[in-house]
Amino acid sequence: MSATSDKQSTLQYLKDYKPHIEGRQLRVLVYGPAVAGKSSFINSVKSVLEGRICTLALVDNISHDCFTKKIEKENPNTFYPFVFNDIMGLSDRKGVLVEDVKLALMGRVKDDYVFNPEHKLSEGDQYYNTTVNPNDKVHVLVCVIPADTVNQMRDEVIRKIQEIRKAASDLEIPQVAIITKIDKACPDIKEDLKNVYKSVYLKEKMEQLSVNVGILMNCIFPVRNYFEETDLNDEVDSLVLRTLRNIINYGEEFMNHKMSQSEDSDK
Ligand SMILES: Nc1nc2c(ncn2[C@@H]2O[C@H](COP(=O)(O)OP(=O)(O)O)[C@@H](O)[C@H]2O)c(=O)[nH]1
Ligand SMILES: [Mg+2]
Repeated sequence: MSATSDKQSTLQYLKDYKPHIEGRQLRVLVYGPAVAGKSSFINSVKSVLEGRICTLALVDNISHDCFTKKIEKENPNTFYPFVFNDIMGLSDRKGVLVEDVKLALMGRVKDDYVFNPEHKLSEGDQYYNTTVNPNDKVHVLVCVIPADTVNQMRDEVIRKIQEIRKAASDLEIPQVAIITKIDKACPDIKEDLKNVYKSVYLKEKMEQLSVNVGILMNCIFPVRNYFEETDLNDEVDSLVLRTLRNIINYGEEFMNHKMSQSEDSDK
């Protein structure tokens, strides 16, 4: 299959995607250090699905400061059945609290909560969700790390990532990583994005990331976000679509697994 028809079929697959379980919504939580490209990735997904570049300001205008980002379909007021949780960055000092991320994984954080690095959300708080419905829970956890800083990840940030991953593993939530800014880290890739699968340099970065955060190589996806251009580009689209398709497939599988577990326990 040619790259373009592959892209078109993945795009169609994602446009047609509906969770197998009626009425369900697939929730993807995106986390990682500040300025890693988390919001840009969500915005790139939106751009590829809509077929035009969306600016970050637009995303924020639509959903205000809501941490759940929805993507509107061609028909107004209909949305894709997957949503993204965009949280503030992890950092060694002022970042989002690990405890709050754990609450988000469990669906305990209300949509309009603004994360506070100094104060952890707790039961009784107005933004604490007391009645969790299956659509509030996270189905895929995505760690975003820029290629150019893989070698400089601070121990404290690595520790936080591992703690969040442990909490997600306890809940059986599937996990992937996205390595962003591959253009910035590698001149060959900047020159031609097709070099992404040939680059020895990028492979080394991905291996290093795999060691740092404990995510397998086949669950690490290289992405170059839309951040400066005004027109879409096939190569950028393909990487974003491939990543999104994998995220959706992992989430769908997990959702069905949870459903069959709860059916078993009902018997
Ligand atoms: N070169 C390059 N820059 C990027 C890429 N993704 C994001 N950026 C830039 O990185 C900065 C931070 O991105 P942002 O999405 O706001 O990061 P966040 O804090 O993780 O949400 C922005 O200035 C973007 O322009 C990428 O793939 N390549
Ligand atoms: Mg952001």
